[in-house]
Amino acid sequence: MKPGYLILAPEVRAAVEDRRPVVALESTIIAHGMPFPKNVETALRVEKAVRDAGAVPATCAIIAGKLKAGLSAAEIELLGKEGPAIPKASRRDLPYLVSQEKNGATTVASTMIIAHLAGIRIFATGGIGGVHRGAATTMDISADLQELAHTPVAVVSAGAKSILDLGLTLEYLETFGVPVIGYQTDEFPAFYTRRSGFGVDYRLDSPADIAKLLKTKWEMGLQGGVIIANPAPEEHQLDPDVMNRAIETALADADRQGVKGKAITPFLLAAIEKLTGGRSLEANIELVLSNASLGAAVAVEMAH
Ligand code: PSU
Ligand code: MN
Repeated sequence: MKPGYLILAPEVRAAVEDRRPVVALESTIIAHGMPFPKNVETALRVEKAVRDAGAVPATCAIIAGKLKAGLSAAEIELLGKEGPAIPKASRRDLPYLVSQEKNGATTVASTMIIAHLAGIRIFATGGIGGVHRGAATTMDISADLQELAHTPVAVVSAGAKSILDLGLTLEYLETFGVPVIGYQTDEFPAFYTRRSGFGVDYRLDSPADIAKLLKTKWEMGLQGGVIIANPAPEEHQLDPDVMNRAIETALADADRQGVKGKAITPFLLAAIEKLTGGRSLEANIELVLSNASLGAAVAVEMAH
């Protein structure tokens, strides 16, 4: 890439250059995934969790048209305060936002792009986008999945919410050659709940084994990412029946109101939070913290 588009925070640049562990973090979760001020508070706690586990956090976003890896506290505050007024930026949104010098909150897809450009291999988030229910007619498949197919960054997540069609999401990942690794689990987690009924491709029980798999994949020259699925902490997962009811209601509301395209994921997240009386938000925060710690542990192993 031509210089000038990407800005690494000094601490991130130094760590990348010295091959010390770095973990990328996304910002759609800040601007669109959680309400203010919990979103800002969580973003800062997640950075601290990465540091406590021995890595440097690099929260990614587009600020005044610059792709940024590593934000100041003021930039995180801005994303959190302006919330939904900040455009949700996936791969297709980057040329517009950058050329118009606008701000953007990066999704899994665009955070992977920035991480890769910055030389960062590990990225921790809450949940990934996927194949939506009804995709056979809507063709709504998150650009996150294509990014995982092509961009060499490992994404630590608590799986995907069952607002998506998890079976089709896993089929799509198989077709595009993205390994789905369960961390200490044989089952693909469904974000709020540790179980989904769907298996992972392979289970690995230590950050060292995960790092070994990543190194092996990329040393062989295989393109694309890896999904590291880390179930939500046991004590914070939500009751599957409560969750499934909330999801059904939220999906029906979205359908009635004609919500589509990139607005659908934030709409469903907010609706579910209301329907579970805020308990989904607490679970969401805890699982992101847990993913950040695991991401850092894998990054530490990668750096050895
Ligand atoms: N899933 C969640 N929380 C989120 C997202 C997904 O449980 O905040 C966000 C992520 O940034 C993800 C994006 O990359 O939504 C996917 O949006 P879409 O389905 O429009 O690609
Ligand atoms: Mn979509």
